[in-house]
Amino acid sequence: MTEGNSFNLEKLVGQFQIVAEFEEGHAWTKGHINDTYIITCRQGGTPIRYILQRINHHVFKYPELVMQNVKLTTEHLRKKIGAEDKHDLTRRTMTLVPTRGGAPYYRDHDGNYWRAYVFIERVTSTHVAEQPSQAGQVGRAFGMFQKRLADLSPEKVQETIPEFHNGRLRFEALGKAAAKDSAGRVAGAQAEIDFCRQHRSIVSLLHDAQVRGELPLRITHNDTKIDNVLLDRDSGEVVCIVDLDTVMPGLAHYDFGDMMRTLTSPAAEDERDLAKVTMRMEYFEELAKGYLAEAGEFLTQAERDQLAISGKVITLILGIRFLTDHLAGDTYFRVHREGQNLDRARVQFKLVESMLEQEEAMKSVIAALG
Ligand code: GN1
Ligand code: MG
Repeated sequence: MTEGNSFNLEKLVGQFQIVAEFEEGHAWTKGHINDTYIITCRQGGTPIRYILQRINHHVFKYPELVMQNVKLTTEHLRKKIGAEDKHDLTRRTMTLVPTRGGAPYYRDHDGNYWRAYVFIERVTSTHVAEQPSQAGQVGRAFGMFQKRLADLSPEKVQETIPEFHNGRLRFEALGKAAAKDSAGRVAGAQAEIDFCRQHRSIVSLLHDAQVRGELPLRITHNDTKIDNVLLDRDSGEVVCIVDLDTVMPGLAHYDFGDMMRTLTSPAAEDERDLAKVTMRMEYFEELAKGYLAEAGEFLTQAERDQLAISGKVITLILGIRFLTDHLAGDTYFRVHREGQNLDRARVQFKLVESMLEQEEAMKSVIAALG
């Protein structure tokens, strides 16, 4: 998906329960799927900011269900986090701003779905961990996130993108895109397609274990890349976990695996110098330690036993998704330059190789943690 829409942000902001005067709004372009705007208003003479987002309804085919999940999850987390410490609650949790009619989203005349959040101030985010302790902190934060949602009954949470992490279906979609070759890009991506074929058995390891009844469904975040964690600008501490669009029933491993993908490698998701892409063991150790410090309370032994392999599964599945989108002409993930989805896919495959090389050592790390 490429950028290029322009909307009347002032009018849209007017749909929400915001009493402040609209001042300015601009696009924030880092997400791959939704359109995000940072809005500044003035309230009583003081600037106050909001996030306004248009939900991509081609990706999220049931935006009402996404918003039902988001509302449920944000309210649940607010209760849990507030019971521990009320201070700065709208900074440590995401806060939805309802529409004037009290709904969690606004649907415009063209069928677009919009939502507003309180903007969280004095934070930064990053796409790579700069030190092992950061991997530990983020691991702990997502472990806590899963723990806090553990008492939310799974039937209340909708599966907003069915089969999201079903590797077999993702692999089949790649095969179809390659056969169709609609963008004429197959010839330039043969090595990558071959890589996926060679490693195809990896993609279904977790899903199959779940179907066999070895791994329980939990409520998971499903998009635990480091970018989705806001860090305090001054202390660097984790402040808030964002992007709750894909919160749905899933395996704990989907979250742990995506953390392995984004917290252990020093390279950006679309890095062109593949020599930089590697799984750093000291980051993995801290990540595992941090995550298990919280999630260790509820994980079964079978779940623990599969943690070390989750990174290669999730990373390969995402690589397949990037490659499929590249072959289909970039219709799903937003690109900022030609070939970006292919670059993204290559990075994932390089990382899978690095994880495979270090798999035994990673298993030992997990085993040693209990
Ligand atoms: C997408 O939009 P964003 O950046 O939050 C994608 C995730 C991928 C991620 C890779 C709904 O998330 O699955 O892991 O890109 N989200 C969806 O950066 O497909
Ligand atoms: Mg997301």
